[in-house]
Amino acid sequence: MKVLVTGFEPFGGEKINPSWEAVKALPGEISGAEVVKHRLPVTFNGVRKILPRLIVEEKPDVVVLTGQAGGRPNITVERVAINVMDSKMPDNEGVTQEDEPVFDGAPAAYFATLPIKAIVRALRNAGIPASVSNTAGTYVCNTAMFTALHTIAVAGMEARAGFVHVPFSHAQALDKPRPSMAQETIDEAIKRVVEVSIGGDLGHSSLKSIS
Ligand code: PCA
Repeated sequence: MKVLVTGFEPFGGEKINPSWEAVKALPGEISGAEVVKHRLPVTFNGVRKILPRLIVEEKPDVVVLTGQAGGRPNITVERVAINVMDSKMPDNEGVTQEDEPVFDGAPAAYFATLPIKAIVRALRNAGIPASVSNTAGTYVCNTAMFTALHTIAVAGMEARAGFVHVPFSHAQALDKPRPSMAQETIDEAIKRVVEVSIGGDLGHSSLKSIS
C-alpha cells in the first residue's frame, strides 16, 4: 500500500505553509503503508503538470492533498472539486484566472473518494476541530484536487483521493486577528487523515463525478 501526500509551498506573503509543515513531519510509513511526500508549487500551471505525472509514476493507492485555508478556524475535509479556476489573487507565478476550466472537456466536478465523514469523526474523536467543507474554492487547491481526481479517472486507476484544508498556524497569526491552530495539532490531524484514508471504510463516496 502506498499513499501520496502533498502540501503546498508558502503563498500570499506567508513565510510558511502549515500544510507542507505537517506533511514534512509525517513518518515514512503509516499503518504499514509507504508514505511518499511531495511539496507542490502554488501555481495553476505547476499543479496541472506535476500532479498527473506524480500520480501516474508513483501509482499510489491513496492520494491525500493538503493546503492552507487561512481564515478557516478548523480542519476542513473537502467534499468536491469543480472544473473552474477563478481568482483575482495571482498565483506564485503571477498568473490570475477567470472562469477557466481546469481541463477542457472534463466533467463539471468530482467528489472526493476519501471517506470524508469517517475522517471528520476520527479527528473529532482525537479532540481536533474538523468538519466537511463543500467548497475547496476556485484557486490552486481546488485545481490540485480536481487534477488528481481527473487524472485517476482518466487513467482508470483505483486510487482514492481527496483534499484537506488546514487553518493558519499560530506562528502565522501572531500579527493578524485570524483563527489559528497549533502546528503540532495540524501535524497530528494530517497523520490521522492518512491513517483513516488508508483504512478500508470507503463510506458513502461511491459517486465519482458529476457531469
Ligand atoms: N492554499 C491555497 C493554494 C495553496 C494553499 O495552501 C488554496 O486554498 O487554494
